[in-house]
Amino acid sequence: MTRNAHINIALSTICGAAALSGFMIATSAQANGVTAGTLIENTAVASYDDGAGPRTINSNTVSVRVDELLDVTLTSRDPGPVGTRPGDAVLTFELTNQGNGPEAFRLLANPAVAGNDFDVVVRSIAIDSNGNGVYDAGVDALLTAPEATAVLAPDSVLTVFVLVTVPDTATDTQTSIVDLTAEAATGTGAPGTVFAALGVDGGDAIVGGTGAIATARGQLVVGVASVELTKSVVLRDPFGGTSAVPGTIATFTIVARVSGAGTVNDLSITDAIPDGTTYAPGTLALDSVALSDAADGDAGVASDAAGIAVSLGDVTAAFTASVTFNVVID
Ligand SMILES: [Ca+2]
Ligand SMILES: [Ca+2]
Ligand SMILES: [Ca+2]
Repeated sequence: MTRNAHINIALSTICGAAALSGFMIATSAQANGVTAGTLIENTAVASYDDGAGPRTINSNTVSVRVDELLDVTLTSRDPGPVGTRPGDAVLTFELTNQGNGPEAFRLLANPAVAGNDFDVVVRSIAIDSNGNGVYDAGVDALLTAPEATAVLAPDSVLTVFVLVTVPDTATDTQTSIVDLTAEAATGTGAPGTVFAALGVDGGDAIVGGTGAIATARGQLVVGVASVELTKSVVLRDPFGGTSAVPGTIATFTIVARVSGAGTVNDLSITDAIPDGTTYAPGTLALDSVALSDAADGDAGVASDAAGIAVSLGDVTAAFTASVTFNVVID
């Protein structure tokens, strides 16, 4: 080689610099990283002039197959504690395959969390089959034990529902936490743990920075509304006094109070006309607003034979309503 020869060395790679750096950061979650099984190949080139003209030579090619990282994240999708009554409730979670290979994840729900006011019963774990983010009974698939997701592609996101039953003993304002854990089906462990030949294309599967396991908690808060009725009567006799004599007008007032938290459905107030009295037509009122006696568009209906009824519908605590009507003593 002559004294004036000059040498330039260039690197080329089929994967590019960004992909190569992604491959080298082996301990962080690999969302969007190089897909497991990818071959990263590298050949060096030397070009020079030996006095007889420019020449180029290549090195041998070094080939590296990217191993599979196992990583997962899990978060609660509920905006806050889920309000519920005793009975069925749903907690919503989001699972992401943060690894760089296809992987299934085992799911385990734990309702017995320290500090709970009560523990729920976990009925099922379900997958958001129609992808609308809401649990749809009969549409979204229920997993059978041992619960696990299907094999998820790298970076894919899955909505998971935990279906629970709140016990009848739960009372207003009590809370309960349910922990959901997702773990890679291939295995979990300290970051860097190797599962030889269990990755893509027979490569290794290596536990990533998440440990290939994630836990998220959902919370329930009980809202139990209770209804209280109070009835009172005011008498006005024909002589301007308050005696109960024939011809006395009795004005009944029924106050309904809904307290606690949550909603009561189809709240209805009924009262029979007492024996020895006659309903005074046109006197039924709700919160001092007259209601017609007929069964029509308003909330009330009244007759001497059937008594009075006022339908308040679904009512959310705290709520108060006052129903009044008159009867005349026979
Ligand atoms: Ca895998
Ligand atoms: Ca759904
Ligand atoms: Ca009416």
